Amino acid sequence: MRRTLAALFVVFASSLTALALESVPTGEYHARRVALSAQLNGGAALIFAADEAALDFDPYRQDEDFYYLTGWNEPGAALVIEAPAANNGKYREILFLPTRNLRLEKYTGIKLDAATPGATQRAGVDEVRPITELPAELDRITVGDSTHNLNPTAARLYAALDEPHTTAALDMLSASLGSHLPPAKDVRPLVMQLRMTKSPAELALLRKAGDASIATHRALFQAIKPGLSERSISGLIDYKLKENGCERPSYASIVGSGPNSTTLHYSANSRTMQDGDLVVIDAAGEYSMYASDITRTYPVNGHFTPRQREIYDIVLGAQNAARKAFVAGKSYMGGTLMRERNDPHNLDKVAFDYINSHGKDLHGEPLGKYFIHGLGHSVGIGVHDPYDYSKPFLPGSVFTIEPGIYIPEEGIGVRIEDVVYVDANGKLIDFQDSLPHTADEVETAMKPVH
Ligand SMILES: [Mn+2]
Repeated sequence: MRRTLAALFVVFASSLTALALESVPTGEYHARRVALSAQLNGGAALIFAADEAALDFDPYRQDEDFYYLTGWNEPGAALVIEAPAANNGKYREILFLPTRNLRLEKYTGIKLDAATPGATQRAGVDEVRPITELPAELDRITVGDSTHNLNPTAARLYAALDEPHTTAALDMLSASLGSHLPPAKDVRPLVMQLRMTKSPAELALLRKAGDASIATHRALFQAIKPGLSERSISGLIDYKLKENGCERPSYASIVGSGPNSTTLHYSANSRTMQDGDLVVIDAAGEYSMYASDITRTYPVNGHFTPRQREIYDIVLGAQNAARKAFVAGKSYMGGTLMRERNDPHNLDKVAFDYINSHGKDLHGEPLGKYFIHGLGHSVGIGVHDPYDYSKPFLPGSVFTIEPGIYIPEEGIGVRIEDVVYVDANGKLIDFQDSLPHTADEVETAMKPVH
């Protein structure tokens, strides 16, 4: 029987490959796991793959930390990493895979399991075992702790505690292991420390996500017209992203025209765009699990009014001020709560000050109060990638710079957002260099091509 299944797997292997995501080198996943093991205080980490979405129209998306550590894109798996101190002085890693369910595979396609020939090599993990053996392994790890009385005050088990499937799995395990299973500590902050710095291979995937998203915005320059619905633009975004190799948009596309341009996360996309409107389009794709995040603000009829252009120029000026102020190893995102902190390295404050000292609203008031969100966020596997914002940006940091001004009274909302990274020399590089930034560039790109 097993032999038959293996043969079947070989037959269908090509269809699996066709769906495969582009990956960083396999050795890089291994190096990440080893790096995580050094943060475990001599203990072990347990991370579960995301559950398969059942009876749901969303395609599967792997748990981000699990993907970061394995590149494994299938549900039902678990990863155990043991620091050398937890395993007789020897680093250990085990990928636990669910047993294949042939009935379910009729719906969800062929999967790999621990019995599949070459499973270890394909997974790139030192050991691959059936997930039915996970309780016994955890028993060994945690019982070993109390028996040998190693490091009794340090938590020995780290797990991803914020996921419903993880807490359920831990409950099940503690039910089967009884008091042997100690309360786990959260592994996510430890993985975050690794994810904060992107490798060259990750930067290459982030650039591909950016390129696909640039191609998408380029199509929008020519498509936006008065009388067209926001939703048809949102559909075009989906199409162009996927045409350019993305699995999906990296977040729900925002197409906010006229009054909707002042709603930050507007996503109903149900209005018909009118002559004279601005439309804020915050849309980008995910390429092999890596996100892009781009916003451009377009005049629906192809021409900014003088007032729209004035606000546009101030937002762009704020973005440029933040770029100019950037110093690797010093600059950070203070967020909206630290706008009072007078520090040239607080990029949020730099952008806020620029907006607040340029232009006025209809009542002669400065515009700072209309910049109502933070200046930016880290980007990686997550579009809001985990980052310790108390830390400055270093080589390998990837983040957005996205100032905005939203004046409901005037029906004017402008946001300009680019993803940038810090190169090895500490220089800020814009993934969207080739996409129009200035009002003139936007108008030129929107000119009908005959
Ligand atoms: Mn963003």
